[in-house]
Amino acid sequence: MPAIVLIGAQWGDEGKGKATDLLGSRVDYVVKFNGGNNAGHTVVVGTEKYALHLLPSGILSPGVTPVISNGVVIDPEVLFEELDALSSRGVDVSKLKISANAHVITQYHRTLDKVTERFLGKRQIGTTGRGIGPTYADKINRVGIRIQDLFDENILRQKVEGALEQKNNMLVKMYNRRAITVDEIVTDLLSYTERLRPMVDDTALTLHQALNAGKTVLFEGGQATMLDVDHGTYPFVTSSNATSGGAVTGSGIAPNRIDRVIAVVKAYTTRVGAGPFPTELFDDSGEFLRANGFEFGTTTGRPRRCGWYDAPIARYTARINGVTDFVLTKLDVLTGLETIPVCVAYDVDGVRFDEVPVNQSDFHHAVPILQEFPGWTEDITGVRNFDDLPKTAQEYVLALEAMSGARISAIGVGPDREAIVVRH
Ligand code: 2SA
Ligand code: GDP
Ligand code: MG
Repeated sequence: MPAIVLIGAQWGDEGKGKATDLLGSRVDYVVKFNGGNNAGHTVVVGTEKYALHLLPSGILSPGVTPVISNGVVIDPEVLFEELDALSSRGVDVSKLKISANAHVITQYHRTLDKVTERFLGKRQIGTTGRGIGPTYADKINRVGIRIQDLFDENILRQKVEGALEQKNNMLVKMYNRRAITVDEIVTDLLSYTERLRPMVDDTALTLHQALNAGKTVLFEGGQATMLDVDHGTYPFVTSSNATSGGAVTGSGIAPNRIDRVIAVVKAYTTRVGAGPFPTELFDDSGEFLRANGFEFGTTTGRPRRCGWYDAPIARYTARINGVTDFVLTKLDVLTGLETIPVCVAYDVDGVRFDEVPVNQSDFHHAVPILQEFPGWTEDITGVRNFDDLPKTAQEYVLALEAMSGARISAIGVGPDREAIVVRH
């Protein structure tokens, strides 16, 4: 399969990093197409644990060419920190290619992200504070700085001047902050130019040529469907397209070249940050999932909100992304529960909704209609064949598959690279 898109089905942290790493040995290119260092992917290789933020998870697989394409926002300081950290652990990072059209996160974007959140008070989004939203806002507003601008000081200076005009007004008058000077930004950005030079590329052309040559390209989504700026729980979303369409606009590869869309879905649901979450648990069951699943942010360390599996969300994801396969992760975390509730539909002020309501207020009021499935007590982390799972675990997986609109092709049974059951 030459072009595969892999995305998150829920609100992120489904285990996309591990799924990408798993496919790593069979692909030639892994492309990060959206978001920036707000992402947090944990990959466990033997006794080594890697936390990746800006870099695609495929960077851990020898032989893979990692690509950061045009849809990504890049904080150069973070980029080099992450590259150096991986190099010092013996990972070959020399093949990384970065799009000349990717946008750059600067100090003023980080500052604005943090002060805006504080200013919002109760209406906070709960962003990661990495400057993601303000950088995408500048891109859409046509005052962004792109990687290619770092190679022409005159152009860079003009663009930074343009971008800072409105921002300094805001920083000083609204947020009582000091003005940021053009010089400090330009000096900082130019300090990365020489290190960036060998990595910068026309990645859309490189990927097009790779596909023509029969290479396999994996597009790795950051965040997830319900955090997509168009299809997620707006405004409680990230500022990019985390759905399969984002792989197209965010890389310059045409939609008819995509062969497979894999959605990674957790056997329950988590969310970090604010916003609606119908199956959220506030009792001991929520604590059970958080503790057993170690549900804390990879980037910020924030405790994740936890709840049961939500089948309407899985169906929505299948529809919006054109999912061909699901990878169901963290089934092992449910071990020990007597019964496992699953949300099959919602009750919104007395009306049954079988699908995710389009109206934001309805989704905020949605109360899950739950169906209970029997649990299991056996340790499943060593299981590698579907038939060796406890009968009730098999039934749980098959029930989710029937409700979710696409085949479950693989099942995660532990954090390790090998802890996976592939269904043939
Ligand atoms: P932002 O910073 O502008 O993208 O925040 C907007 C919303 O998007 C959510 N968001 C995430 N949700 C889950 N995981 C993410 N990555 C890290 C991880 C998060 C962490 O893998 O654990 O470490 O806290 C991620 N990135 C953004 C965010 O919570 C806001 O709701
Ligand atoms: P991502 O953002 O989608 O890449 O996910 P994260 O890495 O932020 O969070 C997923 C967490 O679950 C990581 O700590 C993984 O090591 C872990 N993980 C992935 N798959 C499994 C699984 O099947 N079982 C268990 N117990 N942990 C898993
Ligand atoms: Mg994550």
